[in-house]
Amino acid sequence: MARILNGKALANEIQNELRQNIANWISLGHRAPSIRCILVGNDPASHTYVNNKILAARNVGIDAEVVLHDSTISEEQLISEIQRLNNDSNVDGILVQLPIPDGIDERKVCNAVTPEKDVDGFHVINVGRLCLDMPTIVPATALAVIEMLKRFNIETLGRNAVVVGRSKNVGMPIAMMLHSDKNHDSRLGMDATVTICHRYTPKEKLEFYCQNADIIISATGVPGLIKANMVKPGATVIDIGITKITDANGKSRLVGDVDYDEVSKIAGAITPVPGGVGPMTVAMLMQNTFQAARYLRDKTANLQ
Ligand code: BQF
Repeated sequence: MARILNGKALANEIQNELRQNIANWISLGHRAPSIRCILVGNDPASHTYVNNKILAARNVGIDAEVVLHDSTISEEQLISEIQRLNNDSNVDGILVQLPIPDGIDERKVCNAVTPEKDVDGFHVINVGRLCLDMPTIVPATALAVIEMLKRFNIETLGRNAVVVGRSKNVGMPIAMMLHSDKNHDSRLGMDATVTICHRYTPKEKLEFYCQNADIIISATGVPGLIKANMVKPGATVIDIGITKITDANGKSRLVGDVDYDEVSKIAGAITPVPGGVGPMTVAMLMQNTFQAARYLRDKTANLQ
């Protein structure tokens, strides 16, 4: 049976480390780091996610508030709200919970957040910096996956990694980081051989690439996509999918992209859903917020 990579437990550890580091920082005379989560509309999943983030923030000593807006808000109003937070020196981190309603340009909204407060790492400048291996704010899900591979001692150098799903916020940054070069200036250096599969990858090709992978990372939202026959014995399987289904007993529950019961008999290591990448994503967002707070403070200190 595969080793279960317990993201929930690791996220708790990271939150404990962060709480200590933030307490030390505050004891040096700084105010608490702060984050504002802009939430538009009443999508239940989005409300759950924002709630998870607020609870995690307060747990580690980050000041956190939701900025709630009706789904009828215009793009201009939303952007001016972001600008208000950009200019608020008591705010270190700003995120806009995605997805936002149709009719509002998500790219414009992501680019409206000042890059220094962009704790989601979705601003075009931060994406560009990530692609160039420059210091930046890394999207929390990608950071979660990388941190799990590191802390669970999963070797990546020279290994075959398949990323299933090419979304700009999840699949792309993960694939980008997995092939980062140790010999480059950057501190990262995962040095994997990376294949990106997506909806136009023929099924038999998806199977072929997955069967040759030492690490499979799936982020599609297609339950049961990754089956046991696609997994090389001993491979590491990271499941980022999160889909609410109604099971045979009429009960609703969360499932990932991976056929967990069967794949866990073949894989060497596997992340569960829930309790895998999800809690780690929230923990890494807190790390990003603390990073933004320190960066903003050092910058103002240098100006004085
Ligand atoms: C868990 C997200 C899709 C689209 C937008 C803990 C979260 C999820 C699961 C969470 C996610 C998914 C978030 C668990 C934030 C991860 O126990 O397994 C936490 O809060 N997430 C998001 O903000 O936006 C999304 C998935």
